[in-house]
Amino acid sequence: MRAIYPGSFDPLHNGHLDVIERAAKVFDEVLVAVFVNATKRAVFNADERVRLVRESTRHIPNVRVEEGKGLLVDFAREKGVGVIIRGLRAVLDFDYEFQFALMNKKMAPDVETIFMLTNESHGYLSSTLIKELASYHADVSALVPAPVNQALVRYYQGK
Ligand code: COD
Repeated sequence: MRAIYPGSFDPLHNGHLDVIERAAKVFDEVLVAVFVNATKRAVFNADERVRLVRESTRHIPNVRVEEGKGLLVDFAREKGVGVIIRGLRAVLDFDYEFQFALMNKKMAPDVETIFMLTNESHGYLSSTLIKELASYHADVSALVPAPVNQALVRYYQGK
């Protein structure tokens, strides 16, 4: 069975990577889809985010990475994928994820959403906080894959 793991991944961090690694053990193939989330202002453009996710997941043979286009459920169907994976941190994520999953179910009853709980050591990670730390030139190398760390250092250099 194949699954899609959609997100903004601006940028990918170790919490995302942990979900991808665990999902890849459960599903035959995991398609990581990098979407432009219209409600978030991105630091990295879609091509850069796709490149960073690809480089960071090179060690997992059954993971594919693509830019997602349009509605998630349409994209999933177009790719022949019937399962959406979402990660859950604390209660904070729940309201949004609950609404998101129910709306997707309404749009596409044949597509299931499955939640994976964060690994307890990654529960505090968010792309927003990582960008904030990096903007102050803090060392975030323990929180993100190496290619992402390099991209953050480069982006905030001289800013
Ligand atoms: N540990 C585990 N999981 C985590 C962690 C962590 N530390 N941090 C984040 N996650 C999970 C998130 O909960 C989410 O499930 C996933 O990782 C990706 O997170 P983000 O923040 O990179 O991605 P989002 O939430 O911005 O992605 C939203 C989409 C881009 C998927 C969404 O906007 C979308 O589907 N857009 C396409 C248009 C569409 O279909 N819209 C209608 C929706 S009803």
